[in-house]
Amino acid sequence: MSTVPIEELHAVRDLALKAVSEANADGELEEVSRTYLGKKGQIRKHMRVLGQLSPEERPAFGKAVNDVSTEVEDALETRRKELHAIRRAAALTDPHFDPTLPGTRPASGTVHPLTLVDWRLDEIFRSMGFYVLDYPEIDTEYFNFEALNVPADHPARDMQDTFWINDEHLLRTHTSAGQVRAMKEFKPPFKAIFPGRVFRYEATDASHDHTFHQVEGLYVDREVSVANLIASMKTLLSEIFGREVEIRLRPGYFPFVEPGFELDISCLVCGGGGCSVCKQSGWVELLPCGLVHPNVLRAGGLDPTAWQGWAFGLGLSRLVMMRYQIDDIRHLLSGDIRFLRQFEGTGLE
Ligand code: FA5
Repeated sequence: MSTVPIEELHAVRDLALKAVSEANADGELEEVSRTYLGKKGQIRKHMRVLGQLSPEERPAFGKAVNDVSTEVEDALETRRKELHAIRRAAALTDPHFDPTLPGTRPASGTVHPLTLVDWRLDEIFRSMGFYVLDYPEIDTEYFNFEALNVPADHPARDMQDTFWINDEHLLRTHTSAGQVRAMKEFKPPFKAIFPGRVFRYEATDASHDHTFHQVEGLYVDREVSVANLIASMKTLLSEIFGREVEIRLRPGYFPFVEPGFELDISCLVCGGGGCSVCKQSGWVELLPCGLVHPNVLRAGGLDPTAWQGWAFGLGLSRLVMMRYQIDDIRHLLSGDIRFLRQFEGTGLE
């Protein structure tokens, strides 16, 4: 008498096919699949019988087990499709289903307002012949202070409270840290902007954050003028705002420029009437600037009797606040998605 359990295998197959045809949900089909085709399933376990068969019997029985597995798999797939079609037909005839309703919109990201304005600035300055450069956020004391005519123990270091990493390295407190890097990198004459994130160890309020963005501008040539500097900054502002905005220029002190200026913009959050952003003054400090100090040119390897330069350090975060009338700088880097959604579809032409 043959030891080949072929009848038993066929009986299991019949049970499996019956269970498939009676399943009325995907979950039930999964269960049938596990029971019969799983590793320890009813069909698979017949494979283990192979070892007890004679070498002549083995191939035919092995094939029979495979055929049954395929037959049950096919039946499962057919039933899955049937159930899907049944569900779909039921949904379409459901009187509550309205195929004219709009579908769910896929979630889409938005460009951060800082990025929008930064892109536009890049465009404006590129069109005026400026390079757009990128310098490190972690820099050395030398480039951030020393090379900018701010030696150790100079009181001007207190103007920018610093996050120190070690005795030599710091988180740059301003994008001016790139000035001497640029002078060493490019042969004059050249014009460049370098936008980026800067860091200061200071208390925050509506117009001050510990992490914010600036855009440095630097122009080195045989002869440069304050008139050209101011004209470039006016172009920048009218391009960003799409109109003339009210500005005022006053003397400003920075050890790396001489003479130095502060360019303020009439506060666009309150219209100049006074608010927490402008500290009730009606004006926002936005664009300090000046002619590059001879010591800085020297640090950049340039002879100050042969070369001149102008530089500005635009408060990009504040410019963005003015552009979009944002009443607290801390919204910008809060990561609050509700804040960012307000800029969906916004562009700067
Ligand atoms: C500087 O950082 C100089 N490096 C600017 C400069 C560059 C002067 C080149 C001359 C030549 P100041 O610390 O004022 O300067 O910062 C420049 C601008 O950054 C400010 O006008 C303001 O708009 C913005 N700013 C300064 N501190 C903060 C802060 N904590 N949060 C947000 N914006 C700030």
